[in-house]
Amino acid sequence: MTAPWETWDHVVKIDPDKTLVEGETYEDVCETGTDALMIGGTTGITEEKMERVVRACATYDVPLYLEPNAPEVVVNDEALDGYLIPTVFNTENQFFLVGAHKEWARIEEHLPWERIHMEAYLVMNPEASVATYTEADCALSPEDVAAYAEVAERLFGQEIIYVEYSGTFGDPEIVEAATGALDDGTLFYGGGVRSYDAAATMATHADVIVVGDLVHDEGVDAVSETVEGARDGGE
Ligand code: 1GP
Repeated sequence: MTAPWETWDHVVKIDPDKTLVEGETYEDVCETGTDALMIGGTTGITEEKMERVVRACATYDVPLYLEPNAPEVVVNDEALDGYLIPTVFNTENQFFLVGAHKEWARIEEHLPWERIHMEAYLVMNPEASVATYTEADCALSPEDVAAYAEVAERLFGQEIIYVEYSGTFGDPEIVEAATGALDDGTLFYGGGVRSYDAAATMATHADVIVVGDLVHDEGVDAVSETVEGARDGGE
């Protein structure tokens, strides 16, 4: 069976702690042509903020995934297509590798396992709050990244490997190294994609381009251009 993300080129990540550009709605975001919405952020996230965005997006025809940063902000809503759960491979703090996941299973009696999927994160921008929060070791060579990607797929059975440069445009050589190490795994790239060209460049290596801040800072027209770039670059 084909996993949904195997057909995606582009995802918009909505940070529930941020607002949309004035005059724009979640309907506009859904009409950018993106393949899916991920809802999640690193700081200032609460269950209420998560729920507000899920409800606002619930009626549109774009797959909706929650990407929680902590067990206590997970919302259970039928509008969700599923949960994408990060696990950080390049951290020495086991909470972000498996500890948070254990807590989730401890506090929730019945988890909807059939709708829960993991993402093997490689957090690569040391300036990003996600790097500080997860205590990530971002000083990785292309060889390190390739080895992490290979181990994530082959030993840990990860279907999604996510090279995360949140807030800055990453090194295409790093992304190329990750994709070159994968067999069937789907490579997500996120970070600093703010134009057609940036999306097209990373899409030559990554399977799925994730766009975050742009939707909050510049809005849906700019996002639509990255959708085009992700499609064209991935051909
Ligand atoms: C963040 O990878 C995403 O988790 C996207 O990053 O906000 O820099 O687009 P940007």
